[in-house]
Amino acid sequence: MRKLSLLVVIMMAFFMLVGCGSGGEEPAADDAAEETFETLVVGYAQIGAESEWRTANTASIKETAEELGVELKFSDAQQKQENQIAAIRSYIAEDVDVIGFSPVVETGWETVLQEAKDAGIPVIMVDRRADVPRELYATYLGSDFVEEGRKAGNEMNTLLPDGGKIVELVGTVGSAPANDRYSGFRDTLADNIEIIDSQSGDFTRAQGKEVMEAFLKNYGDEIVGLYAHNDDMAIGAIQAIEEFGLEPGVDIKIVSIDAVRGAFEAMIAGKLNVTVECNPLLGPQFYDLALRAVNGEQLPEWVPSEESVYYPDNAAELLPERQY
Ligand code: GZL
Repeated sequence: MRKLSLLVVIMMAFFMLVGCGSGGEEPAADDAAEETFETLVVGYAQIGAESEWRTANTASIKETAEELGVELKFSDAQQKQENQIAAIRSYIAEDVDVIGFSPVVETGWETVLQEAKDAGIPVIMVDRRADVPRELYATYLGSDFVEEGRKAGNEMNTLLPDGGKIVELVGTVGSAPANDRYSGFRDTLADNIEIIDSQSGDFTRAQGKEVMEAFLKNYGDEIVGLYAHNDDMAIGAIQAIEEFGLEPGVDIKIVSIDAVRGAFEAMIAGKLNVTVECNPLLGPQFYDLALRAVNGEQLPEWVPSEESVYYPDNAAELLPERQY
């Protein structure tokens, strides 16, 4: 009996070893093939189509996906946070590889980004930043809006060396660019320049014009300067200033941000004095970061974009080469 038991034990051990060595098991998880652009599936929750800048930003995200062979699922939230959150949830349900989004405002994102984290989907904030814990996003790709505001303040000082009263068109209330351009501008503005009114035009031409009409009704030719958080609101304000009977760029000095083609055309016409660049062409950097995140690379907290300042004197020469 003892010999039989011993034989059974030896045979069991033999089959167990053969079974383990039978090959054919899946490679260990960390041997899984790396993603490539051609296999990458991206969900992108865009803010809307509120400005020339946004149109150029969307074109960059879509055209770059096409060029790289990335499968892009894209949504336009019409500047409504609830639509962006719903889009992110739909991408989680579809189990995309990575989610990109430009948060319309800074707050209200923690719950949905936690859901993405729990689903193991990396999130990249593009253009605007959300106020969330570091562990809820892979990286933030976007401009230094405070620096853009600081540059605008310095330019206003140069345009109004003797000081005076100015008004301000603020971007979308609660958005990172509006908050930071507001504070950056005040960091550098000279003491002899007084901001007598500041209202939001929500980054659109129509609302920029509407608010400027109200400013002109209330203050008239007391106003010697306008700081607009984006070119679209500045272009709307230029129409209001002309309809009021004053000369934009002459009676009222205008400093704006974005550097879209419409701003170059306004500078060529002598109606805008300065535009501070905010680069919307973020597609190539975004997909590079997306692939690195999906393949497990730890990314820096912030990848800033390079930007410049543009003036009327060479606007006509530069306009043909402007990509947005
Ligand atoms: C800035 C971007 C802003 C632009 C506006 O990065 O979020 O939103 O300045 C756009 O033109 O609407």
